Amino acid sequence: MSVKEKVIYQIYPKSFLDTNQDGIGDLQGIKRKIPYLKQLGVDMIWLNPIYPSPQKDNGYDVADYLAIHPMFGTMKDFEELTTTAKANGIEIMLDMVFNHVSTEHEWFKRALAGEKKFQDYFILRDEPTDWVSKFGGNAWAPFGETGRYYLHLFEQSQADLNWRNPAVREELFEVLRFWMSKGVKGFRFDVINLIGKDEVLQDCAENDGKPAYTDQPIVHEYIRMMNQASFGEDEEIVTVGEMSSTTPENCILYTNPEREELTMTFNFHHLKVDYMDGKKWTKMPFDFAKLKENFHNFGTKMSQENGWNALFWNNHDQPRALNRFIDAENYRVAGAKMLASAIHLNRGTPYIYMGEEIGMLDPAFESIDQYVDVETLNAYEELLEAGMSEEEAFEIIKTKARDNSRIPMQWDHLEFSGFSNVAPWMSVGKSAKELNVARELKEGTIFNYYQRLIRLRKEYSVISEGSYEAFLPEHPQVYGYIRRCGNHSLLVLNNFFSQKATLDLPEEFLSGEVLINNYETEKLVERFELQPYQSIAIYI
Ligand code: TEU
Ligand code: CA
Repeated sequence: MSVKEKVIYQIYPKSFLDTNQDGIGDLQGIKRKIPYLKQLGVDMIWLNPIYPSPQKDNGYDVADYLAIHPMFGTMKDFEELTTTAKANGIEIMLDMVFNHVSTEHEWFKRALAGEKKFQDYFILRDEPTDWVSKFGGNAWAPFGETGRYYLHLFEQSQADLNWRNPAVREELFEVLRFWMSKGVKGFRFDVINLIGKDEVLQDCAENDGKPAYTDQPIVHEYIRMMNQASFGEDEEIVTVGEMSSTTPENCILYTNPEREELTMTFNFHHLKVDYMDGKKWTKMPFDFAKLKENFHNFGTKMSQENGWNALFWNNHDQPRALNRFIDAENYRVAGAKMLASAIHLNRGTPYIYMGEEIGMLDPAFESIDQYVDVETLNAYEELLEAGMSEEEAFEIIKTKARDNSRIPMQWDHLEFSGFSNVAPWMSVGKSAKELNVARELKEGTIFNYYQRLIRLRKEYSVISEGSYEAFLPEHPQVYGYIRRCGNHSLLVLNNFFSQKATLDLPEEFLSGEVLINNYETEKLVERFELQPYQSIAIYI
C-alpha cells in the first residue's frame, strides 16, 4: 500500500490503557486494544516516547534510547506488541527525540564527570546567549561547577545535543538501526528542524533566538545523512519530522522525495490561530481567516512542489480541537465529523489522536492541582508573576494546557473510565461517564464516520494522490478545497460555524456524487446551503 493511502493513529502510552493497575498505561494495554484499532482501520500507530526517562517532560527527556521504561513494560512486551500489531495489519512508529537528551543520560553524566569525549556531545559555552527556553526562562543552565553553561532549548533537564560532532550523529543513527531491527516501520522525529545550531552562537533578540537555530540549511544535510545511514534503505518506512516554527518552503525541501530526507512534516501554523499576538498563553476565539490562509498556503505550495504534509488537529501537546474550533456544547457530533473530513480528504497523511474517533473533549478540570505538565506549571507561575489573578491565569491554563489531551482514554462509564481500576496518574475527564468508547460503539456515529473516511482514502486515488487547490478562499465561513487526479475531482466544503452558510456550487459538481456528508442532503443545487458545521464531499 502506498504511504499516501495510510492513516496513522497516535497513542499517548501513559494514558491509553493500564493492565497492571498501577495507574499508568502500558504496552500490554496497547496490545490488548489492537483489535479496536483494527476495527477503526488505521495502518500504523505512533507511540510517544516509551524509553527510560525521569519523566520531567513525560518521556521527551530520554535517559536511554535503546530500552523500555519499566513502567511501560519490557522489551519482550514491545516485541509482542509489534508482532500482534503486524498480524493485524498495523505497524509501529516510534518517537525519536534527537534534539536533546535527559541530563540523566549516561552521556551527560559522563560529560559532567569531566570526560572530554562526552562534553563534545553537548553545546557548552563560557558565555550564555540571550536565547529563551521554549518552556520559559533562560535557555542556558550552569554546567556543574565548571563555570560553563549548557544549552537547553526546552526544560533544564533536556540538554541539547551537538549535531556538529560526527560521533553524536553516529550514535543516533545506530539508535534508528536498532529499532529497525526490531521491526519498527515508522519514526517520528521530535523538533528535528532545531538540531542545526549556528556554529558561532550569538545573541539574537529577535523571536527569543529562534532564527539562530530553526530550519538552518545544515539541518537538511543532517537529515539526509540520517536517511542514508538508516531508514533510507527500507521503502516501507514512514518518517515524519516535527517542525517547530517552520515554513512551507522548508517543508517542501524536507519532504520532496528527490531530496531523500523525510516522508512528511508536522507544522503548527494552523493551531496558532487562537494565540493573541502570537503568544500561546492568552485566550482568544480562533481566527478563521488565518486558519484558512495557513491551510491554503501549505496545501497549495506542497501540492505544486511535490511536498507532503502530515494532517492533524490534535496531539499530546494540544488542547482538543473540538474545544477550540467548535461549539461543542451544541454541535459536538457534527463538529467532530466536519473537522475529521477537513483533514482526511485533504492532501497529506491524516493522524488521529487517541479519543478523537469518539469525539473526546478537554477534561474541564477545576483546580491547578490537577495539572502536571512542566510547561503548564511554568506558564501559570509566569502569568501570576505578570500580575494576573489566579482566576484569570487559570482561565488561560484551562484553554491552552497540553495536559488537556493527556488525560486517560475514556473506554467506559466506570470510575476511572475503564482506563484502570486505581486512580490514574492524571485525573479522568469530566465527560467520561457519557462520552466513552463503549457507548460510542453502541449508539454513536463518530467512530463509524472515521471508519468511512479511512476507507475512502484507500478506495479513491483522488483523495490519496490528488492535487490541492483552494476553493472560495474569501468565504467568511467555509473552508473549501478541490482535489484533482486524472479525470476525477473532489470538492470538499466545510462550514466552520454554527450558522448556515451559502455558496455557489461550480457547475461541474452539480451532477456529482456525494462521497461523504455529515448531514442528509437531498440535492446538489447551484445556490447551495450548508448546515451548521456541515461537511460535504462531492466527487465527479
Ligand atoms: O514539542 C515541540 C514543541 O515545539 C512543543 O514544545 C510545542 O511548542 C509546545 O508543546 C506547544 O506549547 C515536542 C514534543 O511534542 C513535546 O511533547 C516535547 O515537550 C518537546 O518536543 C520537547 O521534546
Ligand atoms: Ca500500568
